[in-house]
Amino acid sequence: MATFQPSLECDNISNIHSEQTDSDLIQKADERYRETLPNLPKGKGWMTQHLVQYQGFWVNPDAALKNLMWIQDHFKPRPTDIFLASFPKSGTTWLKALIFAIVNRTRYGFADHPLLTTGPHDCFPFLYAHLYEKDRSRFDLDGFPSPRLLSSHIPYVSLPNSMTDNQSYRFIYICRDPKDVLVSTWLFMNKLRPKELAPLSLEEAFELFCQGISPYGPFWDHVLGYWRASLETPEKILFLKYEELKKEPFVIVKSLGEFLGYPFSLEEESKGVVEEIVKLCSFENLSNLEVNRTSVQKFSKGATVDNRHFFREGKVGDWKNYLTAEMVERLDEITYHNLLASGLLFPS
Ligand code: PAP
Repeated sequence: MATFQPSLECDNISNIHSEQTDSDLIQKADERYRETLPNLPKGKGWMTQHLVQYQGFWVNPDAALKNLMWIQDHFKPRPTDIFLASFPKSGTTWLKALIFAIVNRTRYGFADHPLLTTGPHDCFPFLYAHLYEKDRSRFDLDGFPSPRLLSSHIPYVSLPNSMTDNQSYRFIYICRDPKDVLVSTWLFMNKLRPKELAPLSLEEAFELFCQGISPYGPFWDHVLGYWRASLETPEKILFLKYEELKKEPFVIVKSLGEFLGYPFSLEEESKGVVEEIVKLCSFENLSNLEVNRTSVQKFSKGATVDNRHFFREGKVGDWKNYLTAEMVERLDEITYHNLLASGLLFPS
């Protein structure tokens, strides 16, 4: 079985940008960023002091906005790309592990699988602008093997046409009950909030979330963007719910295989390959692995997050331990009104 070395597994696709072109691109991207930033509305931040509203959604004004603009202007998708899109804290880590295991199942054995020693976010990276990175090899999208597995929290409306027009790319979108998303986001972001900023109280986080002011919020607009697109092009966008994945992981793993062009054969099914993948990627398994308990995940622009923060409870309905009856009523009402006409329901 093959050995997994994330930064070395390249396609021999040479980097299309020369150093000179890179610096021109950086300069151009920086100019657009500097011109745009002062004109954007500001809101209170969760992990940073402020968020800014760009194309209707709230983002971190530094790395997230710069990356987003670079992707809009310069990202070149490949026809074989597989994109995982999500609102933060909706099940990204879990789905990264599942998709990676499905797509690479003939390359690696389950006894020495890369996911046993490499965090899901390293196996399935975020769509970053490598131009801004010191360690370019880790973020060099042009050097990634095909099919590239790339994830992002970018709202559908902000994706460049190059990503939405072509019918060959596949998108998987995962969403989750906003009550669990709120609690998971609040706990996660308070852990990463700089010490200089006072912790965000649950009441404050709740109010901001209801107003749509949270990273990549409003939650409902984010979900609806991908929901509508999935109705228009179901062959291109598979829309999943965390709660359904919890309830029927085997069914969903099989349909993911089908959708991505990696269907499970009858022989694989009878050998229990689907069950092995579900077990490998389960919360119980991943959260107890050394790599996910002790290692640090490197993100864009030198940011690091302890891997363990991506594994908290992994349950449906943990909001019951945090939200008051009034909060639940208000959030459910907002969700109901926002999604009423769409046919999308939480929970299913
Ligand atoms: P991200 O947007 O920062 O990448 P994301 O992975 O989407 O985060 O969400 C993290 C949530 O998924 C956590 O939920 P919780 O806070 O309610 O517990 C995390 O525990 C949960 N999670 C991570 N891995 C799994 C898994 N294998 N199975 C189920 N849930 C998981």
